[in-house]
Amino acid sequence: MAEVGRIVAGALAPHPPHLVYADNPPQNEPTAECGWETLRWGYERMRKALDAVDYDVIVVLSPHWQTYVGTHFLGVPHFKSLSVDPVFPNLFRFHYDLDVDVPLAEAIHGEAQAAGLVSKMMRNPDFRVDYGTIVSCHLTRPAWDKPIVGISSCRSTAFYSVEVMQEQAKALGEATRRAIEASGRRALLLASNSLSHRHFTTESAVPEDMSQEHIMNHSQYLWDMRFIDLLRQGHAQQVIDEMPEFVSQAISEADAGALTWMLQAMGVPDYPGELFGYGTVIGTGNAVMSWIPEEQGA
Ligand code: 2X7
Ligand code: FE2
Repeated sequence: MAEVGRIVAGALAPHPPHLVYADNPPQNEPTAECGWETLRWGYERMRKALDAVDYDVIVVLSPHWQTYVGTHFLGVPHFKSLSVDPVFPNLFRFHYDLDVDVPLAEAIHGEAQAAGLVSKMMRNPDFRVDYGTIVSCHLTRPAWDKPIVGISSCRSTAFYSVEVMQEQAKALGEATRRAIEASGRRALLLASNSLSHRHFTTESAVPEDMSQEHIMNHSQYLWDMRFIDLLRQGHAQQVIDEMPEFVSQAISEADAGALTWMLQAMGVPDYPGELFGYGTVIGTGNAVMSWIPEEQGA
């Protein structure tokens, strides 16, 4: 009998391309002197924590793969190309080379459809994978030695409301868990998003000049601290319940559904998430956090 699959860890893994730029990996063309260390050191600590977890696949939902007719899944076994950030081509021109766990993607797609969600497999071999997916995966697992499942963000916030988007994200989370359990895979889930998301509209002469980096405004900071506190106390259900207000007040990138999807897929953890770092990137608030059920006896 096939082994029962599990979500062995989940992470809040924000994707500002600035973090890859400042890390200077060989895949990225531009180079930096330094920058955004609290977040980069946070990712470094999260990588060490995740080293203790055995997983087969990374499942990531990205706000920068935006689909307007339902949720789409990467459905080609291998992608190799250049990803250029449309807003920051000076910081992110990344040569990626990645594998996709297509059978698992198809299984989640099937569960999503069975749950009444509109969803589709993306079979175009020339498709350019979005930078949100790439940055979160790279910073979590720079070796690129695990296949991924890439999930788009259906923009129901734009078409309907934050509430509709969040309800669909919950249903997608449940579908994701069912498919992973049936697949026998041990999966790491990544919610690829910033918290508060109002950002500067101009760039300093030296992008990594940290004397220019700060939160956009105090109310955003208060929202970020509230959500981080709740997550660190194991109040994920309250985070999900307050999500519509957070999204509208802090213009949060959690509007894409990634955080709700991940928390719901993990059964809405009532144990603390571990915070590895918080920092701002062009005024947005970003937290690097993980949830490892086995460590909590969950
Ligand atoms: O996509 C992003 C982001 N979410 C936050 C900050 C900076 C750039 O890009
Ligand atoms: Fe983003």
